[in-house]
Amino acid sequence: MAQLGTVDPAVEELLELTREAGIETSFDRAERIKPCPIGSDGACCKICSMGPCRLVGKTKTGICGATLDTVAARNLARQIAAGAAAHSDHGRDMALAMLAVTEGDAPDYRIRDVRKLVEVAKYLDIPVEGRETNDLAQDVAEAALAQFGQQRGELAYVKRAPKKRQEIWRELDIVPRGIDREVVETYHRTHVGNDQDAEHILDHGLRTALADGWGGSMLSTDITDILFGTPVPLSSEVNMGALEDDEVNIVIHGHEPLLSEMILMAVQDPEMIEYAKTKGAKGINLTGICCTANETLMRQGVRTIGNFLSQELAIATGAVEAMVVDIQCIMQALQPVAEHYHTTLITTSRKAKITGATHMQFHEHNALETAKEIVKVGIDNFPKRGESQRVHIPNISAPLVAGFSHEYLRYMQGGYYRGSFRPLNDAIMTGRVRGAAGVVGCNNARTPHDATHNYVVRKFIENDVLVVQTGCSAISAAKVGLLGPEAMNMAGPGLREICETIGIPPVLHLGSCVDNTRILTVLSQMATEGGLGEDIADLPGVGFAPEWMSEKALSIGTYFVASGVYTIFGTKNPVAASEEVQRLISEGWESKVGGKLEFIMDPDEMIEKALEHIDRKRAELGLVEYDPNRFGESGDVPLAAFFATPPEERNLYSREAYTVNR
Ligand code: XCC
Repeated sequence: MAQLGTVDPAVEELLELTREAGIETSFDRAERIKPCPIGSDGACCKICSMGPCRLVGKTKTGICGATLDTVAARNLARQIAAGAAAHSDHGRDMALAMLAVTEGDAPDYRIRDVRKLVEVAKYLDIPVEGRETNDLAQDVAEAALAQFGQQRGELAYVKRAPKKRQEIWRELDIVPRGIDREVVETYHRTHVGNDQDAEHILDHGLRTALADGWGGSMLSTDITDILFGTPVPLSSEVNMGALEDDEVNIVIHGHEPLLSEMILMAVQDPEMIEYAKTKGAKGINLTGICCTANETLMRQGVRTIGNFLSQELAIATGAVEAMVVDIQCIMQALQPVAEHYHTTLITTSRKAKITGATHMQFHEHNALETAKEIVKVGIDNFPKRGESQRVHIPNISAPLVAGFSHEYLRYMQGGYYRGSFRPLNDAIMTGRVRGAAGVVGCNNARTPHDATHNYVVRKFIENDVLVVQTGCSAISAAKVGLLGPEAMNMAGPGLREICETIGIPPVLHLGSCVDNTRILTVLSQMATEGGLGEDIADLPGVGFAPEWMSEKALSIGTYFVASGVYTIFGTKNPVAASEEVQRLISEGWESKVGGKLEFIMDPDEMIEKALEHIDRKRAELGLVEYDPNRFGESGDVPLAAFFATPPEERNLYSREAYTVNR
C-alpha cells in the first residue's frame, strides 16, 4: 500500500508544522497504531461477556458456538444499524425543528421552500389544497416524525422508488416498516443467542439500510430543504486558503445545518462585526469542515476549508478563534490540539460533549442568541492569536461550483414546466455519456488522504462517466479543481459535449452525507424516464466510497446496493475473515436485489470493475457499445474546444481554434 499521509498540499504544509511543534495528529497516530487484525476483518465477537471470542486459526466458533460467518454478519449488521441510526436521528432532529417552527418555538427559523413543502406533503399523503403554510408544515413535521416510530406497513417514501424496485423489496420482505423499528430489530437479532444465520442477518441489514436511505436520510434532506431552501448551483472556494489572516475565523464542523445557519446569521450581524473590529480584527470569516460545510456551502456559498482528515490541521493554522461542532465525525483529538493554540472548541449538541471542550448548549427557541454568544467567544479570542503558536495559513485554495439538487438537475434539462432527465438519458443511450458514478464517503487515516477519491473521479470523467458526489469525497475533489470549471478539460469528449449542452459540470456536488438520498432520487427518476430499463438496477451506474471509515458509510453503501447499485468500497474490508459473508453481500445480494457490495483495495481494479459493470449494463439494455473515439471524430470535439476557450479568445472563423490537444 502507498504511504499514509495526504495529497492535499495545504494539509501537508500544516502537518510539517504540527510535527515540528511536537503536536500529534491522526496522521501520526495512524502510523503508530496498528489496527487489530482480528477485529478489522470482522472475526472478533464481543457481544457477550463470555468473550471476546477471536475466531482465528483453529478456533472455528465462539464459546456459544457462533460461527465465523455469523460473527462477521452480525458485526456488519450492527455497523449498518449504527450508521442508519446516526443519519436518521439527524433526520428526526430536523423534523423536530420544523415542528418547533410551526409551533412558534423556533422564532429564528422559517419555512423557506413552500414548493418543496407541498411536494413532500404529497409524498406523505397529506392534503395540500387550500392549506396555509404553517398548518401544512405542522402536518408534514408530524407525519415525518411518525415515520420513525411507525411499527407496521411501509415507509411512505418507498413509493418514490421505481415500481419494479418496490416489488423486489416486497417479494423479499425487506420493505422497512418504521425507521427506529429496523434499527432496534438489528440490535435484537444480533444479541447473543438470536438470529444465527448469516444470510438472514444480512437480509435485515438491507432492510435497516433502506430505512435510512428511503427513510431517515431522505426525510432529513427534504426537511432541510424546506427550512433552508433547495440548493441551486453557486460558486465558492475550498481549502485552507479560505481562512483569513486579519479576520476572526470561526469554523463550523459536524452535520446539522440548524446551528450553522444561525452562526452564519450571527457573523453577518453588524454589531458582531463592529465588536470584532474593537478587538483588532477586520471582520468575521465563517468557514466549514465536513458535512456542515457541505450544507452551508451548497445553500449559502460558505467557504469550506477541508474534509474529515483536515479538522485537526485547521486548528494548526493558529488562525482559528473558535471551532464550533455539533454531531458526527468530530475527533476527540480536536481538544488536545486546540489546547496548543488559542482556539476554543465549542460543543453544542445534547448528544455530543467532548471532555475539556466548552459546551454551549444549542436550543431552537433561542438559536440566534446562542449563535451570537458562540461567535463572541471567537471574537474574544482574536487578540490571543499568535501567543502560543505562530500563525500559518497555507495560501492554497480552489474554486468550485456546488449545490446541484435533483430538482435543479431536472430544471436544467428542460426548465421549470418541462424539466426531466430526458437529455441525460438520451446521452447515455447514444453513448456520449457512458454511465454515471456516485463517488461519496469519508477520509480514512489508513489510506492516503484524498488520493483515491481524486484518482477515481478523474478516471471516471476521462472515460465519459458523469460523476455525482457528496460528503468528504466532494470536498476532496473540489480541492483539486474537479468541481470547478477546469474539470471540463479533463472530461472525455462525449461527456464534455453533453455537460456543455445541459450546462452542468462533469462532476456534480449534490451535498452532504444525508444527501446521498438525492442520488437515489436522481437514479429513480432516470429509471422511470424511459430508455434505460425500468429499475435502478438496469442503469449503467456504480456507487463508490473509496476512503470510507464511518458506520454511516456502510449504511449508505448498503442502501445503494438494496436499491440495485453495484457499490465498491476501498480502504478496508470489514468482513474479510468470512468468505461466505463476502459472497453473500456480493453475488448473494446481486441475485436478490440486483446490487452488490464489494471491498476492493486497488484503485485501478475498482475502476476496471466499475467500467466493466457499466458496459455490461449498457449491453443488457441493448444500447450502442461505448466507443471513446466515436464522438471525438464526429465534429463534437471542436465544439467542446470552442466552449472550453474563454469567450474573448473564441475565434468563430478559425478551425484551429477548436482543435483540442488531448
Ligand atoms: Fe463524516 Fe459527513 Fe464520512 Fe465525511 S463523509 S467523514 S461520515 S463528514 Ni459523509
